[in-house]
Amino acid sequence: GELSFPFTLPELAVGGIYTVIQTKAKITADEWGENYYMMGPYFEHNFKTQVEGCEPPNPAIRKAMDSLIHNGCQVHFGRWLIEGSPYVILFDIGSAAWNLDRWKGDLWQTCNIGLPYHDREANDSASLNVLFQLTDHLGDKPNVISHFHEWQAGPGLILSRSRKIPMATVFTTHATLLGRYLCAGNADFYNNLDKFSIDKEAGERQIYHRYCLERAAVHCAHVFTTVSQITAVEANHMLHRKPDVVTPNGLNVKKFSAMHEFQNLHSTKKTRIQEFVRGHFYGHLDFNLDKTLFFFIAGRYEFSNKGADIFLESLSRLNYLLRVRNDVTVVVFFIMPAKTNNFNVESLKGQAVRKQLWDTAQTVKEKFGKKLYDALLKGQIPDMNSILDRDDFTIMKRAIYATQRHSLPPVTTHNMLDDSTDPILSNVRRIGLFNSRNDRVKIIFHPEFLSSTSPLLPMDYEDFVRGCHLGVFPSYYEPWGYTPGECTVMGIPSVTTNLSGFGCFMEEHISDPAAYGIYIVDRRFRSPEESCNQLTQFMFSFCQQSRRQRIIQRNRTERLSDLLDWRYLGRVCFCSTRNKQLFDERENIAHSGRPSASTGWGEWKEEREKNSRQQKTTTSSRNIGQVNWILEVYSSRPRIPVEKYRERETERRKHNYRRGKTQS
Ligand code: G6P
Ligand code: 1S3
Repeated sequence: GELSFPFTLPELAVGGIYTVIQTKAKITADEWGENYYMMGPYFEHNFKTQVEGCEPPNPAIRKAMDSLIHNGCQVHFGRWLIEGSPYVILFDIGSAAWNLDRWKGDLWQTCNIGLPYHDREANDSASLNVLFQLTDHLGDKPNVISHFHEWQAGPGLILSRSRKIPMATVFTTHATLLGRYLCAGNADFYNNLDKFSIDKEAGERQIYHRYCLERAAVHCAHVFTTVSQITAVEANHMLHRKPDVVTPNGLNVKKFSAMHEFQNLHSTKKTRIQEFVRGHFYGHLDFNLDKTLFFFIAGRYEFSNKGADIFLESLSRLNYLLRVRNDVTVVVFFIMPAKTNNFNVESLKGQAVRKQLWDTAQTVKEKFGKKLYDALLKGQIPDMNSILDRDDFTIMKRAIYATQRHSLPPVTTHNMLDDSTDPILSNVRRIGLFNSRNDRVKIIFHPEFLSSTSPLLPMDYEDFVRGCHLGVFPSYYEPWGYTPGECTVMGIPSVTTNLSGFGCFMEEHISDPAAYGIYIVDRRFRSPEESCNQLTQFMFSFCQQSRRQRIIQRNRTERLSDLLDWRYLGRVCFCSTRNKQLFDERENIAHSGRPSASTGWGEWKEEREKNSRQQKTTTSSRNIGQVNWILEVYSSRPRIPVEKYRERETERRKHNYRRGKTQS
């Protein structure tokens, strides 16, 4: 009775999709209210710091949880303290470890996928499937839609389908396992998509079982989605199913009431970066900070996938161009976490020296100011030659001597554990960008994510981005790519590529992206050499802009943020339509088809085809109802322009407001 349709929309967040799940929470909770539950693994520290534990509002959930607890699994419930405060149901994987062999056995029985004991992540993912049994305990035939993300959530989906748990399932992949591996291995991926022998490639990389989980989940799901068109094509080849829907990633955009506010923020955050640069380059500060631009690349450290390789090559070319034809200096930050042994002494010393110079300047300024004030009180203009005494000169000279250094400003801020083999450092050595005086491009590799509590560069990522001039993300493998999107909503121009989901999305929606501060490097139809030249040109022409032009460009960039807002992307999908027949087929596969890992997937396919021919009528009507509903949500919404959407939204809110008023 009280379980309304649709009842839950659990989501399982694993890995690098944290931003998607976290930013989407608000709009989803707005839409589904108390019927929306996120699900995932329990980590004590995170629970204590980010979740407010509480009782489930719905007695059916309490009962279902109790039933799991009764079976020896520890399940926790609360509100996640982020925007939208969604409910979370978190499962303590360790508490069910004793049952692991059973889940692994089930997986083997269901689809012949065997998980090796040494793959901890795969084993954890097998245990995590317990969460999805929750719905089995809900009773009263609730309407449930479960949304699974990434292969780690795969066992949950596969086992719930094989157990015929009555829920509609959506599986979203944010990348394919094989695509990521093949690209990182320098394969000419996009020109050979249809030529890879995928089972063999997965086997050779020792990820066969993971790939099988991913593929089985994809094929068992009622609705399969991914985050960009380019990954849809990839998935079709690497997983042999075309996504039914492409759901581009959005962000929670916060608008300022006045345009100049984000510009002011850029200015204040830039000042803080300048301070850091003053310290880092002490003794070598012979470049004009007012004519210095800050570029950066950030993300997980996948050297070639994230395009750090062509970025470095282009920087060496930019260095040459700037030395010949320009007076601009570019300081480039690489924010990519690697194994380190804390900050290095030279970098810490730089900040200490800067602080000392600052203190000296303050001391002298105070004395100078006092003498000047006294003189003015007496109606005199002080003699400037004698206003500073010998002591003042001594402390100033001592401070200046302290700034002498015998080494160049360091390229990296930390002691690297793999210094000699690290790909960024090796390439810096190859191109010779060592921060010498005549280099116009300076490099700072910060191999740790930023934090406002850092003793070196105390800024969080958002503030840092705001203070920079250009984000450079020339990725080769990037299913979506949040980094340039985050720049855009903060009004900071960025470089992306036509191999990234974001780049393609922008290319499709804006007629002249570069004018709006979105530079798209062509990495699809050009050789790496040509892409490097194009990237160099983008950066060089950016350096030639005047301050005024940069300000105007930032305003234009910021105007694109509506396009990336979940308020827009959460509702309107740019997608292909699928028909009910396909879902009938899907229903049959998961209930009677058995993918076989040992013999590849041909057998399953044959069986699947046979099943779909024979068993058109075995589907449960409730599931079809849900599936149709998902279809409607995802595919029937027309693609509407942002302005129109905003108009409609405003109308809807006004209406709700009025209704609320009359009711109260
Ligand atoms: C913002 C501020 C301006 C400042 C400018 C610097 O627009 O509102 O006061 O002059 O940033 O821009 P730049 O691109 O040189 O960092
Ligand atoms: C993936 O994370 P990644 O950096 O490993 O998922 C992200 C969210 O969908 C996506 O933006 C990114 O391109 C993928 O690669």
